[in-house]
Amino acid sequence: MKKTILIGKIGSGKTTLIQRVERRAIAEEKTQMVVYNDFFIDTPGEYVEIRSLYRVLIVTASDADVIAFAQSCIDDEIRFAPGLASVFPKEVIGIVTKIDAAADDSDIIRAREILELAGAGRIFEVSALMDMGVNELVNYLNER
Ligand SMILES: Nc1nc2c(ncn2[C@@H]2O[C@H](COP(=O)(O)OP(=O)(O)OP(=O)(O)O)[C@@H](O)[C@H]2O)c(=O)[nH]1
Ligand SMILES: [Mg+2]
Repeated sequence: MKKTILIGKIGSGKTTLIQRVERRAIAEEKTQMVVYNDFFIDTPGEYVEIRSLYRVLIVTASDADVIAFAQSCIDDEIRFAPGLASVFPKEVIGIVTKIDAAADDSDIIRAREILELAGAGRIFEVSALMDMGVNELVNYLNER
């Protein structure tokens, strides 16, 4: 599996998704710094919420094969700069998270639009908590 860096707001579900994919116990755990896992680089949400920390993301992303932007479908706030994907000279994918909690399809459509605005290419829809859509994402990351 190619190394993937997860980027997204505080609480967007990055760490939980990694726990699911890496078959670890699902436990709440605020990410305080960049964490290198087997297949993922986990980043604190602050790194995308605070523009002056973008450069940390850009440097850290050089260790990854794929950049993944995570957007929760139950959060309508946009913290990705428009076209952010273009600063990474690599493939950028989007991950809509927490689809188990969507009130209806419009929640998921809005999250997809936020990811598209940020410049993400292929977009996946997952629930780490309910293990929905995770296999599809993993298969894709294994394919490459
Ligand atoms: N309903 C639902 N909640 C989820 C899901 N994934 C994560 N959460 C919850 O969302 C909260 C934040 O999840 P985290 O995985 O810690 O979020 P994060 O993106 O790593 O946050 P930072 O480390 O602060 O950047 C936790 O309370 C999780 O239980 C999901 O698939 N569905
Ligand atoms: Mg985290």
